[in-house]
Amino acid sequence: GALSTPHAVKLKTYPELVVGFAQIGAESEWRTANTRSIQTTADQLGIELDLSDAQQQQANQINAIRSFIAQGVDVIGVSPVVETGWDEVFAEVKQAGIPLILLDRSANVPAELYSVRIGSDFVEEGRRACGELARLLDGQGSIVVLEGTQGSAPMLGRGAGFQECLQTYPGLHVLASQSGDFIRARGKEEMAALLQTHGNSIDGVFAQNDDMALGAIEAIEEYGLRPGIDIKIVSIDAVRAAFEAMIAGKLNATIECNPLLGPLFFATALNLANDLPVEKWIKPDEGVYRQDTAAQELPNRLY
Ligand code: GYE
Repeated sequence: GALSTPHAVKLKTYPELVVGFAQIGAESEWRTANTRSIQTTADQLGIELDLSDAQQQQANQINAIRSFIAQGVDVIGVSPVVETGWDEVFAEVKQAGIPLILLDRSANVPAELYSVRIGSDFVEEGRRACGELARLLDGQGSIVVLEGTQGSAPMLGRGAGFQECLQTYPGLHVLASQSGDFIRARGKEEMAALLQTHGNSIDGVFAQNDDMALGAIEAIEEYGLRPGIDIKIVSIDAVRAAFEAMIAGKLNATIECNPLLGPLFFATALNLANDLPVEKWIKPDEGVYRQDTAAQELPNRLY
């Protein structure tokens, strides 16, 4: 066949690949689904995967990347917990001649320091969240924002897109923003504090992920208001629990952010290992989900 002709290049196959991935941690349902997608895809394809969990610490991610370099893996992947502070270690990866994939979150580095980013358009997600809240509130009202991990690409991008879109709605304004770190319990805590301070003047919540929205729902109920009715809530990710909350009438809308990136990650890794061309930014297609279709959509959800 073609592969055995004398001048043909022998391409690597999946079972020959050794890949290191420096994951952030397990802060949310999104992250758990993302890790599962990476692990199960590697198993299915017979790829040797070294998966490290940084427990939200950038220093741990940097150490993991250095150990992947020392092992001489074929491709390195990382989801940078925050946007800055990567130049040095990424330059070391480049120096070692190992392709680098930014999976999910982006980093604020010169484009030549990584091969590809595979992940969502966070700015667009923020715009969509603002559009949904504007619709739910008829362009009129006071909003509180539950932000994700400070300095992370989704926190910055979603915040920027939300702010940008808000300019077109003079009747909407942000009362306060608090960081809940993308964690459900922290979302509840911060929402409880916001209710103590701003009480009945809150008309809407923009939670930068579903987990924090689910925490906020609990806080709002404990405060004695009806989430989804007295206070409109829009979040991002579209995990199963968000659909359940929409069906219960407690969450109003969720903007999809797809964590099932395993197949794209390894297909891209294989191309890079074989010196084949890849796009610089690979974006998954994503939608917006509301209460009216939640029950019908739930059985189709894969995370
Ligand atoms: O929205 C959040 C997770 O980086 C897009 O991280 C991801 C975000 C996701 O913790 O739930």
